[in-house]
Amino acid sequence: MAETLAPSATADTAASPSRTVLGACPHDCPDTCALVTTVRDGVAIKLQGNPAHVHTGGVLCTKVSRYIERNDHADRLVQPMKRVGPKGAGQFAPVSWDEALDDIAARLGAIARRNAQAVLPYSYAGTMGLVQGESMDRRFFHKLGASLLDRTICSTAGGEAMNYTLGGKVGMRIEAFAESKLILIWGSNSIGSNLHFWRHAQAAKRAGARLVCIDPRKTETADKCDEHIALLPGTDAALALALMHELIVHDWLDHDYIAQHTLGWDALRERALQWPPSRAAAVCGVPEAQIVALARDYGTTRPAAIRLNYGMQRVRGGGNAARAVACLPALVGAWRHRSGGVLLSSSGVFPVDRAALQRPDLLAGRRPRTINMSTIGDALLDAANPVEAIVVYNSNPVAVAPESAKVAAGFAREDLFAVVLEQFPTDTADYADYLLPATTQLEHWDIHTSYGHTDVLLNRPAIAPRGEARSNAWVFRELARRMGFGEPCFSDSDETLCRSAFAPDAIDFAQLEAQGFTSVRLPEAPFAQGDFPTPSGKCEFFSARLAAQGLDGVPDHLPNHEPAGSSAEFPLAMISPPARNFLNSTFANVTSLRAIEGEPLLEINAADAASRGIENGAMVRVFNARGVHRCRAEVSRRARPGVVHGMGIWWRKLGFDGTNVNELTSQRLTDIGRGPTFYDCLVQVEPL
Ligand SMILES: Nc1nc2c(c(=O)[nH]1)N[C@H]1C(S)=C(S)[C@@H](COP(=O)(O)OP(=O)(O)OC[C@H]3O[C@@H](n4cnc5c(=O)[nH]c(N)nc54)[C@H](O)[C@@H]3O)O[C@H]1N2
Ligand SMILES: Nc1nc2c(c(=O)[nH]1)N[C@H]1C(S)=C(S)[C@@H](COP(=O)(O)OP(=O)(O)OC[C@H]3O[C@@H](n4cnc5c(=O)[nH]c(N)nc54)[C@H](O)[C@@H]3O)O[C@H]1N2
Ligand code: SF4
Ligand SMILES: [Mo]
Repeated sequence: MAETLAPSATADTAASPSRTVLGACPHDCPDTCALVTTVRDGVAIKLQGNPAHVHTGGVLCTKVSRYIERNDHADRLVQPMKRVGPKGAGQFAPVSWDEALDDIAARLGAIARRNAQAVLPYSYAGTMGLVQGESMDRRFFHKLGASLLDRTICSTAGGEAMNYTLGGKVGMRIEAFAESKLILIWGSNSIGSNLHFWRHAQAAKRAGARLVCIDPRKTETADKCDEHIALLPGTDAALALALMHELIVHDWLDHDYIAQHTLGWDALRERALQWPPSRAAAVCGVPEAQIVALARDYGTTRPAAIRLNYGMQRVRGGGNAARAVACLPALVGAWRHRSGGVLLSSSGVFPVDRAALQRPDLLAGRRPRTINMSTIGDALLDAANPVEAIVVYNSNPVAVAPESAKVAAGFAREDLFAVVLEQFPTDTADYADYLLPATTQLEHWDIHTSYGHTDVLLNRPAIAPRGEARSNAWVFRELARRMGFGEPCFSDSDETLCRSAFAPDAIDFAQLEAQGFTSVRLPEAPFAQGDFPTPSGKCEFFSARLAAQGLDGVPDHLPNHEPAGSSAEFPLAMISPPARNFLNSTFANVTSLRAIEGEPLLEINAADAASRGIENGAMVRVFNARGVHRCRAEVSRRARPGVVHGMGIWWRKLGFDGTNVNELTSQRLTDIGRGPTFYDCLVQVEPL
């Protein structure tokens, strides 16, 4: 035990010369930047983007350029702690690692002997690292036979839509956007959340490309595009179908590409012809002429590219909408050119050996139940199928999961044993029975893929862990030992886990070690000759796999669960997009970044504010049948009439009344992918 508690051997013991350590940004961001940390006397003194990595280009976002401030924050958790106050009060006393781990192993073991499925691991992408996010933890819970977690909270509606349509999370290469002549930025605030893509979009613009932003909010990105289409939330499929309608009636189609490389054209054609621009204009709440003009641009500009992002799939019909958009490039043959097509996520191109990392074989034929993380509130309050223990890491569900009053009530259950691995005292940490201090990216090993570009990155520890912080993999290794799990895989070190993430020869590991990153070998224009990784090898306008589930095989517009304008009581549609200086709820506690964001804000259009007597800067009450949230109103040109923006995601305890926007969001799910519907939410607003 004593040796494993010693600071890692990577600590700098030399006196003064500084050295640099190559790493990777761990955050849930498509850009996966390459980092260079300068270390002197064991202290991280500078963190920069790696100029040698083309996708990073030496530039980091504001958030991560403050990573050392976050790492060295006075509130970092530095020792294991045990609850001493009421559930949720965040009152703890320090304990030794041995005491904490012995007790946790004993309690999880006792539950597992009766009913292993009563144990639930809850994790997401606090770090995107394959080692600290999906290796030893998965092995541990597989061996235990714990409930499986359906990791839906972000991207499954759109991700599965891409699977059904294109055959995977695949598409254009991000750098190819720089040579596009028309770019639709669809459901994404690139400047805020995909900064390194925005560089390519700007390069394209300088070379004469036209940029169109499709987003209910007039974002910083919309400000800088040639055109902004401010559609109502959850109406993207109607817009996409109307574009198809125009492509058909003006014959801006690539008949040859459609005939050779697509499936279900007749059915899609029939569906699209039901969506003249006038009909879509009424549904989307935008001028008909804007739709007609966009269709002309898309039908007549080569090459045309679509940067689709997850902002448009957090509504009931999010899966169908992503499918509709993903059909567009095949209609005009955009895929023939490397700078034409669509990209939602590139994560499907990486040959990760997940079986080696996660070892699902340790389930040994058992088939535990699966719990959807997006409905964790209901799951924790379900007395018929109880969750008796929850182990949370890489996530802050009390702040980020929908309908948070129920999530908080679930975590407050006296009979729930909660273990939280965290770097900081988050809203979720407050509910822990044991709160275990986690290392940061500067302190542990990891290996990363990306969902924006197509490189693999290695992260070496730059400094020793602060205090007694330990990596997630270390904690699960130690728990496995205490539970008597004898398989040799439970002894793999974090560095060994890095090396087992890819099969030998799948990537150039020597290059990865030498320069910190290596590219996956890929074709320039992936679908120029068809060859989609679908069952048919074609772009599937019609999906037999969806039809087999009793769903519509052809994409259509599905109105929101809570359509704008459908309720007199709650007349405003609320979306809750990310704040630029937070990453989900991460960084909300970093003083310098919170200073930029100020306070929890609701952006509201001047007309909607005036009719309610709300002045700019006034405190307001935002509410619906699920809850009430107090915040400050900003009368803003960014908001269109009928739509308000509750900027996310604050820690509840840093808000005005101990709530955040998720007090208002619902646990209803998407059409495809069982995803959350954060942006499908009606509210009313009144001055306080
Ligand atoms: N700074 C920052 N960067 C981030 C994040 C963050 O929290 N902060 N989050 C990261 C994460 S987890 C993710 S998943 C990625 C992906 O990022 P996304 O989840 O796509 O987030 P954004 O790019 O901000 O795009 C959301 C945009 O979608 C718009 N939107 C909302 N509803 C609709 C709709 O119905 N239709 C359309 N067309 N647009 C809609 C919002 O107004 C917002 O501008 O970003 C990552 N990057
Ligand atoms: N209303 C609303 N809600 C949303 C969204 C929205 O747009 N609107 N966005 C949704 C989306 S897209 C997502 S992806 C989810 C994200 O939800 P989460 O995945 O829960 O993301 P974060 O809030 O960033 O919390 C991640 C936590 O992991 C911790 N962490 C980081 N690295 C490590 C580590 O190595 N070890 C351990 N033990 N902990 C670590 C961080 O300190 C942080 O507290 O939120 C969703 N919720
Ligand atoms: S959050 Fe995104 S843009 Fe910022 S450093 Fe990390 S990967 Fe790069
Ligand atoms: Mo996300």
